[in-house]
Order: sequence, then C-alpha cells, then structure tokens
Amino acid sequence: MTLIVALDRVSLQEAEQLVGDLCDVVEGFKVGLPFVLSAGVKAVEKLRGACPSRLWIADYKLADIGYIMRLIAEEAASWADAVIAHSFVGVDGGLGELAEHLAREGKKLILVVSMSHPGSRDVYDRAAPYIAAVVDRLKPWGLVAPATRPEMIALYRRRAPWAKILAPGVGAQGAGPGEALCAGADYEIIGRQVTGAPEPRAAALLARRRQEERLRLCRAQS
Ligand code: BMP
Repeated sequence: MTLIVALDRVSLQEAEQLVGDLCDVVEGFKVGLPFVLSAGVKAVEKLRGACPSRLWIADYKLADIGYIMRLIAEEAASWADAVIAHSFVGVDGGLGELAEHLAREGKKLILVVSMSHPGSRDVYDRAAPYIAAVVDRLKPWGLVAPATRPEMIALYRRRAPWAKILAPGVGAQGAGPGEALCAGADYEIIGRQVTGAPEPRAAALLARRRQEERLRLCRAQS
C-alpha cells in the first residue's frame, strides 16, 4: 500500500476512530509531536495495539547530538517501528550514534532530506550534495522528500535506490495524489486531507484511487 496517514492535530478519541477506520487501507501511521505531546506515549502504545500490523513511525524530527537523539528514540521504542531524524546534523557524534542504536533495537531510521514548504529551498535543497553524502554513509531505511517538489524526489531516487521514499505535502499542501509516486516515491503521507475529512476512510480510499489513476497515466507516458 502506498498511503501513510499523519496523525497530528487530532484528539485521542478521533485518533482511536481513525486508526480503527483506516487500519486495513493504509501502509502505516506517522505520529507527530503535536499528538504525542497532547495524548502521551501510553495513548500511542494503545493506538498501535489496535492496529499492530502496520508501520508506526515516530515523527520527532530529531536534530540533536547522538546521545540525546538516542534517549528520545528510546521513549518511542514501545510503539514505533521507525524514527524520523533530520539529516543536516551529520553523522559523527550525531546520526551515526542514532543509526547504530536503532539498528541494535531492530528499528528503522528515516532521514528528512528535503521538506515540502517553499523555505526548504533556502538550505536543504542547496545543500543536497552534502545531504546526499550523509545518506550514502548511513544508508537509512527511508527518506522523507517533498511531494510538492517532485524533482527532489527524483534526485534522491537516483542517489539512494535502496531507500524507501516517503513524500509529504499531498492534499492540504497542494500536491496531488500519485504525483510523488510518479517521481519515484514509495509512499505518500497525507494528514489533514484524510484526518480532517467528514469520512476519513472514504477520503483515504479516494486518495488511493487517485494515486492508482495517476500512476497508470505516468507509466503509460514513460
Ligand atoms: P498534511 O497532509 O496535513 O499537510 O500533513 C503533512 C505531514 O507531513 C505532517 O505530519 C508534517 O509534519 C509532515 N511533513 C511535512 O508536511 N513536510 C515535510 O517536509 C516533512 C514532514 O514530515
């Protein structure tokens, strides 16, 4: 499945409903700090228990020294299969320690390499050669790259053929379902367009249909 749903600004009750409604139609759930800080880690553990077979991602966007990133990752160990960190902090004493820790724990590392907002061009995209070097050294399981700028997805697809690419920016931020998949992403992350819909399951199924249509089109053109 190619859809990951972001749980950010939802109440615990809404999250429980969403996970129940979406468990069989999504690849996984990306849980953001707004939700974890308001609902608490125990609540996320319980949510995961309601849909244990999917990929659960702790989106803490870690950006610290390795020791602290490890401590934070440990806080998510009870429920997360994967942890997202920023790539710009570099390897030695930073991401290297986090990567070793996660590998020992059997968890996945996902690195942000470019972001979906326009300001990402200021630093992240200009630094792409340096970011790509970090990716080469660490060989993380996954990368976050923006659905809003498919050229960045294509760039990292070429540079990191082994990596899963997760693309946010679909729906509320303007990218259409399937555009990022056409550029080489493996999954599209959708938050508000699904979680804020009157019928989230119908919204998720519609997004999946649109993804398939778009993929058919771009495959036919290539
Ligand atoms: P929405 O579909 O509601 O815009 O949510 C997008 C989700 O993807 C949010 O959880 C956000 O933190 C995340 N995200 C993003 O929007 N852009 C990025 O570059 C990286 C992200 O993780």
